[in-house]
Amino acid sequence: MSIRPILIHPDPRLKKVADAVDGVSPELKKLAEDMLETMYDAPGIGLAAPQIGISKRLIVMDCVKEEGAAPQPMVMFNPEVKWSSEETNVYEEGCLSIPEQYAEVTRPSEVEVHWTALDGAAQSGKFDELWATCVQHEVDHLDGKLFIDYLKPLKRQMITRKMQKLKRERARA
Ligand code: K2U
Ligand code: ZN
Repeated sequence: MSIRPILIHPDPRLKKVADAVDGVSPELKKLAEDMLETMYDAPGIGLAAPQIGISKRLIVMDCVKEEGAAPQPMVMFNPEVKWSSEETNVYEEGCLSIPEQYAEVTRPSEVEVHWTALDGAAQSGKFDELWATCVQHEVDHLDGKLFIDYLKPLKRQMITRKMQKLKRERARA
């Protein structure tokens, strides 16, 4: 297993529409493992393959927040949101590719998702609460969309400028 570097916005690789996965190969299983390790190390509750520079439709999640509760890692190949509720939720989102920046995003409060699991089986499930927010945030990553794309242009520009400064500082370090 290995922890992979997470791309920081702005980066063209974060804006690409990722390619569908065709079959669950041993390499893809290893990639999913590395993504879970990278996510827990960050720490985060979700991670999409484009965030580590791999343009494939693969996300991992574990939104269990209760201290001491058993982790609930999820691996989803080719996830698709098939249904969304009319009702919406507002959540203060962050992103591992946009560190230390948070903003309120409104999304459907419940979604139904279809995906291919690690064993290659077709799966579907309904998600609400933080899981619903997270899976929509991750599927957006597969379509090159970031949570800041839902913000007003000025706010988005401010955050982008902060990230450009952060990347300049990291490059000098
Ligand atoms: O995709 C990512 O960048 C990981 C995201 C997933 C996420 C963002 C917002 C809301 C739910 C999930 C996070 O950075 S993981 C860290 C985190 C955890 C809870 C709330 C906000 C951010
Ligand atoms: Zn993110």
